Amino acid sequence: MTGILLHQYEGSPFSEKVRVCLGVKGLSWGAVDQPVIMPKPELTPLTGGYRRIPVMQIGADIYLDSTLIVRELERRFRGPSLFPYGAAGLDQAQALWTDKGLFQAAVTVIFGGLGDRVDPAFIKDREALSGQPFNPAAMKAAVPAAQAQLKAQIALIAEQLRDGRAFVGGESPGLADANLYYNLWFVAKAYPAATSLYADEAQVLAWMERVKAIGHGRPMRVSPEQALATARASQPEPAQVATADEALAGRTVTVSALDYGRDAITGVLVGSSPFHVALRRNDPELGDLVVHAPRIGYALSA
Ligand SMILES: N[C@@H](CCC(=O)N[C@@H](CS)C(=O)NCC(=O)O)C(=O)O
Repeated sequence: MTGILLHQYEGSPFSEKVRVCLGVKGLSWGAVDQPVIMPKPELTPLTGGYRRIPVMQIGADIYLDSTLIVRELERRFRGPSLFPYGAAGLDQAQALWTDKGLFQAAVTVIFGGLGDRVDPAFIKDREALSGQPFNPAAMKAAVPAAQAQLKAQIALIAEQLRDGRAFVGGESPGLADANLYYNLWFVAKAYPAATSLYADEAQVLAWMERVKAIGHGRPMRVSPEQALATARASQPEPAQVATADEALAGRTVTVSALDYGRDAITGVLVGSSPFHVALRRNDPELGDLVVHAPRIGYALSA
């Protein structure tokens, strides 16, 4: 038993990144479906307010953000590495491209293309999430530039694959593939018309098929109630604060995302590393929980 519970939903691109990594490592896991829009009453008690998807739960330990989730999968579980070519630093840094510039181009192409076919409730929710008005006309106007950006970035994937390698790093798949793949998967799923942008990139299309064939490991359905019961019945694992953070150890701190979905999480700093911070919180229904958040892209304040 891996004990992995992934709070996700089927159409979530960042969840697809993690699902591919679960596939690469051949892990079994519990898929806990959460709503696509707020409220998320069976998620936020675990996270302390963080609403984004995906979130990984292992017992009473809660991991925010796909970047930290995949890092934790690699730390905990054997099996094929997510960094098969010894480039863990660069492969993780790649998310600063794929989760930002590439993702933004994909989002604009998708939602600008869908225009007024987007559900008004979804629009309202994502306006609250981003703190920005979701203006379909402005999105539509931005589509040609975003298409050009998407195409030019996909050309880099094509260039990487040009020597006939199976995956972007070589013959074995890893995080680098998942980071790129989920963006094209999102385009194909949410706005298939835009796949014409890369229809002539045969090597990219063949690579996408290979990544798809990896699958998602062995998922089984777990209800949100079961996930909450698991948290209630579990104790967080012991954590350790890094020397550099000693001054904050045992103090109440807050963490929030720097980009969007900035809901602050408050807790006692019980763990840290150069890559993450861990906050202990007590939920009246669930007991003690430790929420782990990445450093990159998140602000920590005392
Ligand atoms: N940096 C975050 C981004 C997560 C993100 O934007 N997730 C989207 C869904 S794929 C989201 O949470 N949207 C709002 C929601 O689902 O409530 C990560 O890598 O996990």
